[in-house]
Order: sequence, then C-alpha cells, then structure tokens
Amino acid sequence: MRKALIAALVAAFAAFIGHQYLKLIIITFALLCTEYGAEDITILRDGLAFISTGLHYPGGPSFSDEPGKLYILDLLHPKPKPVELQIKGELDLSSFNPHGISVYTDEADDSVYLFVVNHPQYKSQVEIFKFVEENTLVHLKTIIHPLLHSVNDIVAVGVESFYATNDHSFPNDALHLTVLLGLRWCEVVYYSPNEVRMAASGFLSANGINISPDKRYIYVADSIGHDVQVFERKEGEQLVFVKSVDLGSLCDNIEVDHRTGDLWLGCHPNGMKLFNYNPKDPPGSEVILIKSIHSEQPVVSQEYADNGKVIMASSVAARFEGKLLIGSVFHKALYCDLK
Ligand SMILES: [Ca+2]
Ligand SMILES: [Ca+2]
Repeated sequence: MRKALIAALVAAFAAFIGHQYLKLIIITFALLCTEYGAEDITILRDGLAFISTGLHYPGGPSFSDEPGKLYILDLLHPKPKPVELQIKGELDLSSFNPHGISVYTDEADDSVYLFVVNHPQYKSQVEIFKFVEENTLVHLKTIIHPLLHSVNDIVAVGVESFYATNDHSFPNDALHLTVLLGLRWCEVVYYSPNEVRMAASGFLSANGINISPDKRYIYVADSIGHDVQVFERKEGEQLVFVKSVDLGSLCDNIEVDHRTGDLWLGCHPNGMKLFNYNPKDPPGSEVILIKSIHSEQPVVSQEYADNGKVIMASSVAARFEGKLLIGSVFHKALYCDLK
C-alpha cells in the first residue's frame, strides 16, 4: 500500500514536473521595449531583430492610446537593448498602427526593406520602408488595394512584392461572423505593382505567413483552423497547396529559423480568453516549434507555455542562435536565453 502510494506520488510529481518543466529550455527572461504589445518580430540573418509594437486591433484590448512604434534589437550585442526606429518621409505617425512585419534583403546591393501592415483608423494598408542606417527607416510607399482589406501579416518576396493574409473575409467583420458560421472564406493575396490577385483561399482566419530559407515554400497559419498550411511557389508566383500540419492551438505569427528551417509560432492556447479579455483570468501563451515540416512526419513540440502570469497572448516567437524573443498582441515582449 505504502509502495503504491509512493509510486502514485512519484508519478504525480513526474507529471507535474513534466507539465511544468519538460520544455524548460528558457533560462532567463528580460522584458523588452513595450508593455503595450509586440505583435510581430522578425530577425535578419545577421541577428538584427525588427519589432512592431503598440497594435490597436479592432475589438481587442489595448493599454495605450499612443500610436504604434517600430524597434530594432541587435541580438549579437551581449546586452541587447531595443532602439526605437526613426521614420523619415511622408507617413502620418500619429495614426501609425503597425501589425505584421516582414523584411526583404535585395541581394543585388544588400539593401534591406521593411514591410509593415498598418491600420490607421482601423483600415488596412501596407507600408514599405528602406532601412538606411542603424536606427532609421525611410518611408517609400503606401499600398492600398480592395483585396488587402483585413491584413494581418505579410511576407515580402521582392522590393515591391509580397504575399499578405486577410484574417477576416470582409472588411470590418470584427465579429468574425463567417468564422462563427465555419465559412472558410479568408484568403492569401499576392501583390506586385503589375498584378494583385487572390493566391490561396479556404482559410477560417489566415494569420501568420512566412517563407522557407530556400524561398521555395510559403507557410500560412490558419489560426482558427488550428493548423499551418504549406504551399509551394511555382512559376509566376502561383501557390500550390502541399499539406497542412495540425497544431491544436490558435497559432499567430510564424518565424523561420534561417539556419535550420524550423518554424517557430506564437500561439493562443485559449481563443475565448483572448477574444473576451478579463485581467482576472488572462489569456495564456504558448510557443510551438515545428521541425522537419517537409518530411513525412513533421515534429511538433510545445517549447513554452504560460497561463498569462508572465506573458499574455503570445503572438510571435523568433529564434536566433541561443536567443528566443517572444512577443504578444497587447502585453509585453520577452528576451530569453536558451540552454
Ligand atoms: Ca510576420
Ligand atoms: Ca498576426
């Protein structure tokens, strides 16, 4: 009897440890630039991270009336500190409301372009900036198009071309009416100066989007569909569906490890807590890693989980060597050292 009790206690303890610490690869935290959200983060091959902060999402909580900002963080620095990016050009900064971001490096001259989804007055448009110095962006262009009506995230594939996700099937469908009805009406849109068209469809809510290191595949997180979908880029920027990988969580943005091709996703373990924000019962956070996504059996693992006590509503996880950055829709950002 006593042995059985001890065995049960050991099993319970192991289960507790397993639940709490199985994936405790993160050894330190530091809070970053914001307490008002870092919805999207992307990291260049040389360790420079771009961060979009201060999103006001229609119907979502927001803890600041300030306009959004963009930051840069040098992960090669022993003690990285976020620096606010100065924006030059015609853009109205008082209504700047940045959401998904993507970086494009022009291999012809190593110029770096930052593409930013912007929601001034809750509208959707895409801003293209050139990163010119340590902390300066020059605004080049604003793109507005009827097909780009509810843009969440974006992946740049040229100096003026990109794929973008719509997370609603109609403009201003803040209630997600078509989602409640189970209608897979959301789309991925391809944009170039010569051509704008629907490139993929059939999503409940298309959210994060990114590209493989060899640029052959596009990944799209269908947050309400609880999966990530893989598309192959064919000639003429045609997307051909390859497969979907179930994730069991509402996944938001996708970052791809340049070196390994692994996908890191910031996810929302409980959508109802996210959509009905209650500070006494906050939405939690979850970071999911997908390895070998192109193999017969992709490996999906939970790398971090939190009930909202440390970080609420994680929307992005971006890895660079031994560092992991975790951002959130409306809360903070974490800088983590990995074992
Ligand atoms: Ca992004
Ligand atoms: Ca997103």
